[in-house]
Amino acid sequence: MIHAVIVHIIQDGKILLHYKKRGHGAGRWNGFGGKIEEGESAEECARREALEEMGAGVKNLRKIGEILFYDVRGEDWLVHVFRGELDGEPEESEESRPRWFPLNEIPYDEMWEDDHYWLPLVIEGINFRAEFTFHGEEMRRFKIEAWKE
Ligand code: S76
Repeated sequence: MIHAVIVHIIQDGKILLHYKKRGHGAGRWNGFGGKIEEGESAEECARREALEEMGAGVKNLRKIGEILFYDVRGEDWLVHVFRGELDGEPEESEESRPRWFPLNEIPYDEMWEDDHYWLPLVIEGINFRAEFTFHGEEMRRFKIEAWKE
């Protein structure tokens, strides 16, 4: 099982996504994030990945969900999902191109298919736990539990 985080930056009616130029999720708009390193907490990982991927910090981080992904290209992932706000200015890097989208213009067609099911919960501030079963890069089935705190 790979342990990872996704952090979504949401503020002022907009979400900051980035277009991954290479690596995991290349060619899609995505939240920030990546694999948790040895000795690192999920929240520390969220801060580090945001900084590495867009050169800015995050504030008001809140854990909002947990997702199990099965068999994404043969790998199983446990992903801690955070939402937060930007602390600094995002910058383009070799790996990633950040861009703000209005919350009613999220490019779901150019994102992982599962985002369509859980990102609205993150935006609404609804806690959730989800499981998505893939085969290769294709989503086969899912289940989601959600609750308001
Ligand atoms: O939002 C997502 N980000 C990823 O890196 C992978 N979904 C996803 N699904 C496999």
